Amino acid sequence: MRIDVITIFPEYLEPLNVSLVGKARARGQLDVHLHDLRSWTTDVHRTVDDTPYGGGPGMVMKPEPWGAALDAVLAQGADALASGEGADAGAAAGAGEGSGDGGVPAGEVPTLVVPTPSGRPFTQELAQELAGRPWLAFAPARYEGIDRRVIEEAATRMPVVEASIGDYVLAGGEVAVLVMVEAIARLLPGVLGNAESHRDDSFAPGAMADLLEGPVYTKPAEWRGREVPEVLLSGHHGKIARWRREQAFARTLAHRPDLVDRWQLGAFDKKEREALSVLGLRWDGEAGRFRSVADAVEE
Ligand code: JF8
Repeated sequence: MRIDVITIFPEYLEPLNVSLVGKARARGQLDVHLHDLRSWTTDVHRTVDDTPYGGGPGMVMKPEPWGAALDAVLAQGADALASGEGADAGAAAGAGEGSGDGGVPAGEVPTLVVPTPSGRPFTQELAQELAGRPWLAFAPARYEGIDRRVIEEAATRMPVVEASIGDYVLAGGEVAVLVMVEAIARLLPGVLGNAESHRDDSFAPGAMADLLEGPVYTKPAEWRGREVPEVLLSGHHGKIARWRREQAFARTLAHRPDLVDRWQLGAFDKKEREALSVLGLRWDGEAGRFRSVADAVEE
């Protein structure tokens, strides 16, 4: 996969050199190109912002530098293709998974990802969808955001996804790019080792979706007077699996009751329904969801 990032703070993206994403790049599984937006300004002050039409607080990012930057990134990706350029040396050695060399197929355009608090939620599902694309371009803004016409014009030339990493307000989109790139990179073929595979991810689609993970423990078996739950030392794999699932139920109920609302009765066997009952959760056939005994009392 190829990733381009256009930003006024390329140094903010330094973490992409480290850890999982850094290793994926070194192995040639990910081809990241950082671009300084100011290199597409034409004035002596390298201006990227101006006052908002209609008034109001703050500044808005000017369209011209973004337009020129996106033109250049599109052309560069096409050039990289024409010259058969891969990620870099070492790509061949690391490319055990096939299409992991960062090359962009002919006629390809990037999917433009624009972080914004008003975007669609960046979920595991969206991470999966984006991980399936060969080329992503990220446009993290600063100030009050980018002139709307940039997004509209870009959408006539490439798919555009405006996405938000959560319901809080950041000072700019760079950290959101770090979050999104890490979530996407770990889904690429060969990036995660077996030891850290994603089969049990809380939000992975499939059997274990909508369930938070429970607590984990390692050696020593006693630490500062605190013991690891006995069942985990029992070697009884059936009991361990059931205990972990019950811990996951309790954790999900405590921290994410909205996920409990998505649970369906058929997903739980008799013993699990009993465990849910102990947590105060009863199936409400009328409502088609689990309800807390405590909530029922309120009504
Ligand atoms: C920004 C540009 C964001 N979940 C989120 N909270 N805040 C942002 C965000 C993104 C871009 C800019 N301020 C100026 C905040 C995302 N994604």
